[in-house]
Amino acid sequence: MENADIAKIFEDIADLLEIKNENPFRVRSYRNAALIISGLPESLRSIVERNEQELKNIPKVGKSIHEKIVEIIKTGKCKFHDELFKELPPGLLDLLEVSGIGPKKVQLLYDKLGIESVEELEKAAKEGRLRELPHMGEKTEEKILKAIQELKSHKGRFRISLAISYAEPLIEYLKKIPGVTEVEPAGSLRRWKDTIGDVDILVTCKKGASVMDKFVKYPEVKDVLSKGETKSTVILKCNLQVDVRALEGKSFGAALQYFTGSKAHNIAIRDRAKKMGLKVSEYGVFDEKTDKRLAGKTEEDVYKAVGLPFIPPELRENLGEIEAAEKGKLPKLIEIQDIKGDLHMHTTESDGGHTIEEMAAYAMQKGYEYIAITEHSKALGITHGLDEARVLKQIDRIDEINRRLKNFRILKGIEVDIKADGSLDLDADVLKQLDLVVAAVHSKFNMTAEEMTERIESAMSTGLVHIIAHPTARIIAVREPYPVDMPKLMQAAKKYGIIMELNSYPERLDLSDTYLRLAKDMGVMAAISTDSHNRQHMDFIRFGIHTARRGWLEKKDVLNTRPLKEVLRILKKEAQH
Ligand code: DGT
Ligand code: CA
Ligand code: CA
Repeated sequence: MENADIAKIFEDIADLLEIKNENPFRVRSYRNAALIISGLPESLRSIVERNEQELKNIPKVGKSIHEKIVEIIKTGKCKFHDELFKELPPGLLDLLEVSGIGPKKVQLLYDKLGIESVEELEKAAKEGRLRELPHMGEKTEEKILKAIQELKSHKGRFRISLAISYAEPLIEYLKKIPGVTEVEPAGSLRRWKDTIGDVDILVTCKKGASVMDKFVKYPEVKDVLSKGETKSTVILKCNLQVDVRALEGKSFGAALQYFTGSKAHNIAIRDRAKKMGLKVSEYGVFDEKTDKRLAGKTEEDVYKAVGLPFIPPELRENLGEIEAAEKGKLPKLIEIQDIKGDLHMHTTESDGGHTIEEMAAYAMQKGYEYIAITEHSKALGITHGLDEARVLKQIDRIDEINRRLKNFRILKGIEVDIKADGSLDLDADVLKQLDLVVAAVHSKFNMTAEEMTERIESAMSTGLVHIIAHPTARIIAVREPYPVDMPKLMQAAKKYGIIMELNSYPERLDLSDTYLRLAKDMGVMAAISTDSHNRQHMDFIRFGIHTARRGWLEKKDVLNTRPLKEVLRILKKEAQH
């Protein structure tokens, strides 16, 4: 049982309780536990094996959840979960994955129409039976059918953070096999796509066969789909597929280049090579006439042989990177060391797990110069969001803490809710007293693109907002982005000097790579933030950085690569519109 599996059990419990219409705070406590557990740096199993009592150090995870964690680790099961599950048809949870369907609707669909699965929902929508239900019409049926289509296209893909959490221990296991020299992930994982179809791993070793024997015996393997000397494919217990290829060191670079993809990038590289009288394969670069091997040991050699500089994996999508490389115009992509601070996080004052001081201490340990504390505002009651009076109190508290800190600054911020009419959830004169106003949409996602664009634009135009957080509100593989006219929004951002957030929470990665590139092209600055709800979440920054790299972002395109002084200058200037 890895942390991700345990988190999934608590997420299921939260969903089931919600379908049963249980106390929302109870639901929330399971959801919080799931979030926190999936962000823990250490496996719960090793914590429990060392000393159960240490579970108490995990913030916001109460006694009853502690007991369930221990139960799950010791027995592989959770009785409470199993009982809830037995009370309701198992397909009901899948219904929640359909965008726009919440627990209340699931209840309704089940009670009134006996719908228990996505297939049954699809059938009912096609037959026009949903319009019999209150608040549902032909339009809802269309929307649901579209959402089911979207769900099917995600099906079987894993969020990158989840895929990594399963791939990393496997990579460690492979590295320990005698005779293995190198183990490298390839495919979409190395390109840091936001979702992963299957994990591809390359292994160099002395003798292929013994590696494969050990690989298929990895304890997490559920099924072996194929096993050969150079290639094997398995399905892990978590249903993730893994391809392992074993090869000799001398063709490692060529194989890494080939299996990193993307397919579109590889095809374009091969076409280019052909025009040069060359042939590129997973074994190397060859002269087409003489069959002489010209490169293969390293990826740099492979690109050099086709007349190009090294192209970072995140760019390999055939979206202009080969042309840019040819002209010597590849971007100098942002790196994790460029980040000087984090501008979106929550503390125990709203729905976070650590105090302001604890968050600051962790950030200092990471070598940051600054953070911004940005609690939710009062409209988000369930998160214990701040009203005006509490904001003013927090300003004083942070001032007081800052006086004690050296070479580090806590910015006074807020994540203020953008209400349906585009107004902000807190008074202007309070917002003006803050260093940083981050604004975000958290409700009423079902507007048209025009309405949503207008709503956000109107928040941008108040002159009070610095950053728009998670600008599409997508939850990867769960909730589609709300409809919004992004080019128009970027234009408005440019006009009002607004910075757009790249939220590094692995479930969000919002803005996405494509939208980041649009922002860059339109001259809009980004802020890469983590939206941390406990201090370890600050490490999510790596997901943001790699997504930013997929969006071609450079150090200069990102606000929080700047030193504190410059950030303050930019925030003031931008706010004066
Ligand atoms: P995924 O698994 O759907 O997230 O995406 P990838 O990119 O990991 O795709 P996958 O696992 O099918 O293949 C891994 C890499 O192997 C891919 O990025 C490029 C290479 N590859 C696979 N099939 C082909 C092919 O038919 N032609 C070429 N040129 N490359 C291929
Ligand atoms: Ca793959
Ligand atoms: Ca594959």
